[in-house]
Amino acid sequence: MVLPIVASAVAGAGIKTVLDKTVLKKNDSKEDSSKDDLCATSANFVVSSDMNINHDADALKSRYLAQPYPQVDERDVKTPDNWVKRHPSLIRLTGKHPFNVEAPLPEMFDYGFISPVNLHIVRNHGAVPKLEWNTHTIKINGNCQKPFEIGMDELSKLPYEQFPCLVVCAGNRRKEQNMIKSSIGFNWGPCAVGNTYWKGVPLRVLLNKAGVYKAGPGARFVCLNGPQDELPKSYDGQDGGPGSYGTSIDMETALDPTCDVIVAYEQNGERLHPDHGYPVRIIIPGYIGGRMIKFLAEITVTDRESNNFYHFNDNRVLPPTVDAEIATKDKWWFKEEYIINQLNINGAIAYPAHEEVIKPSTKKYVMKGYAYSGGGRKVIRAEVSFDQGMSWKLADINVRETPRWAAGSSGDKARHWCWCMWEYELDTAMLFDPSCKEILFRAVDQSQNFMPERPTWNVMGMLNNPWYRVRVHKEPDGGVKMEHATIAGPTPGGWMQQMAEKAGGELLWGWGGEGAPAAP
Ligand SMILES: Nc1nc2c(c(=O)[nH]1)N[C@H]1C(S)=C(S)[C@@H](COP(=O)(O)O)O[C@H]1N2
Ligand SMILES: [Mo]
Repeated sequence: MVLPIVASAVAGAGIKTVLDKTVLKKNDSKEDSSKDDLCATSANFVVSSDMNINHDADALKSRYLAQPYPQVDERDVKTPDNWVKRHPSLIRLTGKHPFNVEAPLPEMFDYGFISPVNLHIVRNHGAVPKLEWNTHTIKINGNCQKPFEIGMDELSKLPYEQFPCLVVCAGNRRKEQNMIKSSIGFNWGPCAVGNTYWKGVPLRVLLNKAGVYKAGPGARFVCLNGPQDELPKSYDGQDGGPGSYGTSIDMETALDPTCDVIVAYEQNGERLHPDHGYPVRIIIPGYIGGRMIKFLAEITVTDRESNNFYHFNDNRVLPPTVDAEIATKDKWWFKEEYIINQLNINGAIAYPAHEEVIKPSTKKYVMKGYAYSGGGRKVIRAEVSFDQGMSWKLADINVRETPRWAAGSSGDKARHWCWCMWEYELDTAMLFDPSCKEILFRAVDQSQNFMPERPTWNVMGMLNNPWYRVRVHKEPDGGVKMEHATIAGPTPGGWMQQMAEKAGGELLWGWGGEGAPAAP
């Protein structure tokens, strides 16, 4: 599918500003939509055409794919998830179970700005809990005046917000880190992402209902917990109870309307897929996915951070000198400053894809990819280089959201919760030139955060965001063949893996030589 490209903007203005006041209207959320198809006029995922000049086709297509996959994949049959229907293209990163997957980046990218639920990243620490809409409840408790418990019907009658938001696992692009030196995490490629619509009740509405209106003594944090017995690991007396996945966020973020934290019960206009937290989960825009608790069972107001096992032992970036042994021995997991919340600037090249061949007869080629940043920060530049970063060319950012809050201003309060999609039309003579060894991508956000040249290894392999480098190999016919750094999951390949093998398994600092392309 071709990306929606809007008529070109003023020459020299690298970014084509595109209006995207995407609005979702639903005719009836309870209606069975399994009969809809792409062409059906009855599709209940209707995007207002005057408000959305770009994403209606994407949204419809994605909405179509959001429907339950017709059958259970045979790989799931002998696992506890033998009732969850999943898209067969998803790349399984941790064997069959638990289910941790990303889509092939080009495939996901082709669906456009709004991702299909079925190709959205899944990160499950354990089996998917079997929860029911009718019986599931969320407890709101802790240091609040009016604790209460709420069921799904009641929750879905409260005021809601609906907006597109990117979910990214902090381990996105981790396989590159693992090539430098093994981290304790599995091999995410560059597609541990998904950009979908979420609908839910603002967390502050529930907190207000419980009598919490501002942060203060006793009410500094909001602990968010999944159900008990989801997972094998826990601490005695931890928040959420035995076997729960839990974390916390600060009360200011939870209460700030412009932070858009929601208790979400719909994704792309449908009730949640089991893999994405059915019936209800937290969405914290601009944050790492790890804080967005799925299967949400409890919201607890506390004066201290969550003491859940996963709050301390997951989602942290420790200094590069700290390995797993030192981290545990010297209690690095419990040093509060190493927690990660907001995403950092990052991005990748989707096209040319790994092993894509560009023939000598091709004169123009359109490179494509995505970029995002955290905390609502806008990606202001997408840049490519063909000379190892000596010079950079400005790519067009063709698809982006209209920010929530302070939209239309250039102020820091405008929130960008989505990825953006960039393109660069390349004169292929540049690629075929013998001097071109690789093509590079980097993004810059409004706070002038750049994707760095080099990675910094960390024991969890998280927030890896160096320049995205694709090697260019000359073909005998004068064309070129592309090689990405790694291939997601267990599949070997990619130039970093080859370098790692040459270096005996440990690259130490990453790139094999000052300024050198070090082509394998
Ligand atoms: N209850 C629960 N919530 C969870 C997790 C989990 O395993 N259990 N994984 C977390 C992590 S690490 C990520 S990246 C996101 C992924 O959300 P997704 O699977 O919908 O993409 O969910 C988070 N919330
Ligand atoms: Mo994650």
